[in-house]
Amino acid sequence: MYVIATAGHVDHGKSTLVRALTGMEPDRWAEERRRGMTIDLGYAWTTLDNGARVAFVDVPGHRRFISNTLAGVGPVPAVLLVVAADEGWCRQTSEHVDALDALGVGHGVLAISRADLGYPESAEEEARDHLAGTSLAGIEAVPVSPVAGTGLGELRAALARLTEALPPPPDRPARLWVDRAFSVHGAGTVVTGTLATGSLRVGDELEVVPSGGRVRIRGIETLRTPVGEVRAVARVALNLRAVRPDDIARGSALVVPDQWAVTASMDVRLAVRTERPPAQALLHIGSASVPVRVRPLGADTARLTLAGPVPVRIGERALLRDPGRVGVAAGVVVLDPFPPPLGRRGAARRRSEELAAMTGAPDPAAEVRVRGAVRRAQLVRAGAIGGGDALPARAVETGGWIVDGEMWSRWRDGLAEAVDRWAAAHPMRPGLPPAAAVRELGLPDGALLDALVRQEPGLVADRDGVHRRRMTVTLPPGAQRALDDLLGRLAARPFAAPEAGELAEAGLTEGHLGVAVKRGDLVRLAGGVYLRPDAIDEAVRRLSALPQPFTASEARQALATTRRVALPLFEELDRRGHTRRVDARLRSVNGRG
Ligand SMILES: Nc1nc2c(ncn2[C@@H]2O[C@H](COP(=O)(O)OP(=O)(O)OP(=O)(O)O)[C@@H](O)[C@H]2O)c(=O)[nH]1
Ligand SMILES: [Mg+2]
Repeated sequence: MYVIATAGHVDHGKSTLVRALTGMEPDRWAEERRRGMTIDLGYAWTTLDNGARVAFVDVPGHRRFISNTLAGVGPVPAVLLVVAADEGWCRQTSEHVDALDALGVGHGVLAISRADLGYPESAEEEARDHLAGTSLAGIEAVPVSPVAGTGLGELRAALARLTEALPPPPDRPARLWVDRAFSVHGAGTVVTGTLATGSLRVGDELEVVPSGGRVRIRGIETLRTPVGEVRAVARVALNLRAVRPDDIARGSALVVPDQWAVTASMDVRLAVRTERPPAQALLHIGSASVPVRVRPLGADTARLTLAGPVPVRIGERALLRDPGRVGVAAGVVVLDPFPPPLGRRGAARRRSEELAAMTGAPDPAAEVRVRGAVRRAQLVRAGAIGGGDALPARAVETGGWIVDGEMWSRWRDGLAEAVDRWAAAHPMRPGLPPAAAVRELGLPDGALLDALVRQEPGLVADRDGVHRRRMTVTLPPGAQRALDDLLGRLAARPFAAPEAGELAEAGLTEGHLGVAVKRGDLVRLAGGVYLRPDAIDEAVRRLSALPQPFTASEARQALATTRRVALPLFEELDRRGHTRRVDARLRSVNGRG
């Protein structure tokens, strides 16, 4: 199927032509027929002599309904441009052609309508002059008068040639731009629209933009015929589950999930038609029109911030309009549907330099280079990389991320440096905390830290953080001396554990003692009792020499220690399975007595 939109000044005969070509009534509303004027979009279809089925989207010419006009033209790849022979090229003719040009519509037929009334040759010549330099320059022109019954055969032949010259739609996943949504008694919600790319099948799940959520296709009709599958380009009606018409009104889109950049912010190139685009504008894309804030970035590029999300891909065309005017303010080409925030000083200038180099053509290597690191899924959504495309040279792919080779080695070097710097500054806690590493390197995802560490044979990440494989925990010199003293005293009297006050006086803090325990210089028993690790074996040896079982006071004597040390030590020995309680008074060494 081929879908063709009409365009042209009010009253130039668009609907009359569609009626004559299809035998169907494009003006669906009583008010339209009463006023002899199209207000909303109309739909009609026919089969041409070459067998091509053509669906028309008939648009209003009156400037008051420009939003409807653009919603009709937006998703359609070809146009039937109508200029009345008696009035010639008019204001809305220009405005519509500006819009088509901005959208890059390059295929169409020029109908010089009402040929019975005026001077078709001069109207045609005038139109050709106006079209020169636009995307529609040189299209075939046919004088026609449905009223006099002349030229319709020639017009049908020209349309047949148009269908043969039309390239296939871009190879992209399905996106249906919705232009109507209503409830049908007993069937639920039905939406109609132009399927501009991809194909749809009954049972498919689709993402609804902008309202969010997923819907499943219950049934498909195309030109009032039920089908199981439909391919772009086509007019389709979908019967949907689980969505209300209000949530999927004109301007909504249905897209294959995870395959489109659904975004409310984008950087674009502007083909400016007015002096400068307004700061507040309407973005027309597909059947949608969305309020946007325009922030110029450089000579011909800008950041658009949309009132709601739209599904786009890199290279997509759209147009900006001043809400107070009919004419096109600027045509836009999407350069980046996932633009970086412009928070830091100088970010806007740097960004405009980056944008100047972008073409709107998908280029995975450039995407990765400019972004440094990007999720593969995001490149797929932006249309910058196909599922099977090779990675750019030297890029590293890990955990769903693609990282530029240069950035990766910068991160690796930066990590090694940060680890060493941290270890030098925190000799007692030499492991760099992961959160600090992520912050310091500016990693967009903590999972990338694990990947970086895995790549560095000399580094490990564990409970202590990221550190060199052989981690040396060092104490400040004063604390080390105090610890050495203490260890010396404990070597002579293993169970004479120092009191808290003594430790403090010696300058040994909890932190220092923690390091000593971690290094294995000391063991810590309940109640802040510190002993040398070999004191445990010494205790077992001495208690084994006692007659079994023994009392607590016999044990204290054997160890030459006090209750303060003995009680936690007994608990520790029990815990380690060296001793056990016999009754409330007695203990014995396991394996003895
Ligand atoms: N004499 C003559 N009148 C025509 C011809 N085609 C259309 N008309 C008349 O022109 C008027 C406008 O025709 P429409 O087809 O409604 O024009 P339109 O372009 O669809 O108008 P809008 O949708 O409102 O922009 C009607 O009164 C038609 O009868 C023609 O070939 N010859
Ligand atoms: Mg009309």
